[in-house]
Amino acid sequence: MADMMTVSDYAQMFESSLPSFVPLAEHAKADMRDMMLYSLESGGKRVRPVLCLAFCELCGGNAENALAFAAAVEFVHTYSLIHDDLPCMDNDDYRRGKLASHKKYGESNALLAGDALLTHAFSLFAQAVEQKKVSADAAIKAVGVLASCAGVNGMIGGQFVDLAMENRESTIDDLFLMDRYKTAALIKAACQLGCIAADASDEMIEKAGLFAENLGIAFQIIDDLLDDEDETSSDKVNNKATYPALLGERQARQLAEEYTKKAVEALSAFGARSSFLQTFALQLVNRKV
Ligand code: GRG
Repeated sequence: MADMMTVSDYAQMFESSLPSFVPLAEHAKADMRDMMLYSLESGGKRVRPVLCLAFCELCGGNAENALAFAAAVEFVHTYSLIHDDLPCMDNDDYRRGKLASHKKYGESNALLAGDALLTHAFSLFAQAVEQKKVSADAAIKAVGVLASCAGVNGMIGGQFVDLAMENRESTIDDLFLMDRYKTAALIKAACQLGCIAADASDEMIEKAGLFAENLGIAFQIIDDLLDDEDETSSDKVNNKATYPALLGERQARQLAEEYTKKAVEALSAFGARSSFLQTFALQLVNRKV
């Protein structure tokens, strides 16, 4: 029934299942579950889980079976935001209008909350196999994809490139390179994990990756544009190169539209059933938050 689902249906489905994926802290001294939930449930848009669930259904699977994979990606995303806000990184006191994790729990605890999310993300694959949601083969494939998209040749690599670019003149190609890793890689993991949960063919997994690589760049351009409207943005304070800073607002928006178009084109391999994802991609380029 993929065609009947809306973004908020998928997001709601994810939201209701989320607490079940967060572990209890057995020692319960400082409640780590609360710390993890604080950042997991502080108003994220759930873009990655929605993509994961929608790709699962697009490939003929049952979205319920992809919930653990969607949670794993959202855990990694959430850890990255907690660490990104730390004083040694972007030094942001607020995230989504609420106190950043380190402002609420202290810097060392925020570091641990991020570590706990990252570590637990990978135990969710084993859990999904134990609960017979996916096959062991699918889980192994998914672990490989997420680890690679989150690591040296994925998000962490992108963050490293980002830091290396600070206080240097950057070109638009530098931004493309950085964002392919920093932002698009995790979006790619979300899309491909959805396909893997549905036992999709390698060809479909590849096409989902192509969609995500383009959507990810469009997503970051819009993120930069929205950030540009915010005078207190850490990008401004840290004097970072962004698409609007290099191209101007109008051209940056045009570029985001071009990348969205390329993403939508990659969906043609999936036929008419991809209309949900086509619409979602267009909504993301027009988003206001
Ligand atoms: C390991 C110390 C340490 C730091 C790592 C990996 C990392 C820091 C940061 C990741 C890079 C990062 C924050 C990329 C930005 C990607 C991006 C546009 C995030 C915002 O995504 P949304 O809009 O967020 O989906 P919401 O709030 O909706 O969940």
